[in-house]
Amino acid sequence: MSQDTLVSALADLREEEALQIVQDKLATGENPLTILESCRKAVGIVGERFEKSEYFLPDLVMAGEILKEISELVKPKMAMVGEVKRVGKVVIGTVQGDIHDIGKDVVTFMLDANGFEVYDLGVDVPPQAFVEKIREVKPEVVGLSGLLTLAFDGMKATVDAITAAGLRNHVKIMIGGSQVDERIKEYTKADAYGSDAMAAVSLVKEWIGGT
Ligand code: B12
Repeated sequence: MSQDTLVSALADLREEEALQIVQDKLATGENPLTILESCRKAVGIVGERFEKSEYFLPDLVMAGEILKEISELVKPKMAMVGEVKRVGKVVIGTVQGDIHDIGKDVVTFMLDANGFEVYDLGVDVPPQAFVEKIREVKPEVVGLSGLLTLAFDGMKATVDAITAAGLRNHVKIMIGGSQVDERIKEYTKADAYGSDAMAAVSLVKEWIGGT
């Protein structure tokens, strides 16, 4: 019941109310993962409203900002729940040409909370920046996020650049984003795609272990 109030406050972009609900939930010891699940539902509703032209770009930006504020509130509690021996490294970013980062941030957040050391390169990341970061931190896994159709080429270019740099055998590559599927995995030559943040965590655990 109370979970619904967070979903609707966030979906309706009532910022102060949403933040207050989150603070109240955290104060009463609610599991941070339940709060994140409400956020995921709410952002889904925001996306549907945008597609039906009930919301416009500034509304999406607003939703993104509220979500980030909620993340800041929730994150310290996640650290308390599962502190943390780091069991492997993941380099992640939204590929070149694409600036969507809400989903990537959720994935980053969940990987971090599950004990992985995550290097987030941000958005609109050129292939070469992935290559340089891989050389620097030697991750086991690379995550490429992208929501635009255009991003599929950015993902492919990134995988190609990693291959050209001689690093392809050193990393597993996972891709994700609302329109990514098995076909896009084949096209980009990634190792796997994940449909949500928990799928990302499962893939990384499968590849490098972890609790
Ligand atoms: C919010 C949003 C925006 C916000 C982004 C804010 C931000 N900071 O990210 C703003 C307003 C900036 C925006 C801009 C644009 N957007 Co937009 N946007 C959306 C919207 C409504 C929701 C996306 C979202 O955040 N979803 C919620 C998150 C939690 O879900 P998610 O991203 O899918 O992530 C989950 C999974 O996919 C997965 N995942 C994500 N990344 C990864 C990575 C890995 C490795 C793994 C394993 C899993 C994984 O896990 C996540 C958590 O569960 C979508 C609609 C949609 N249905 O996707 C359109 C959408 C993606 N946008 C679209 C468009 C066209 C644009 C613009 C070009 C609009 C414009 N004319 O300017 C620009 C893009 C500019 C650019 N160069 O990138 C189109 C894309 C169409 C297409 N075929 O390419 C969509 C589909 C809307 C539509 N139906 O038209 N947008």
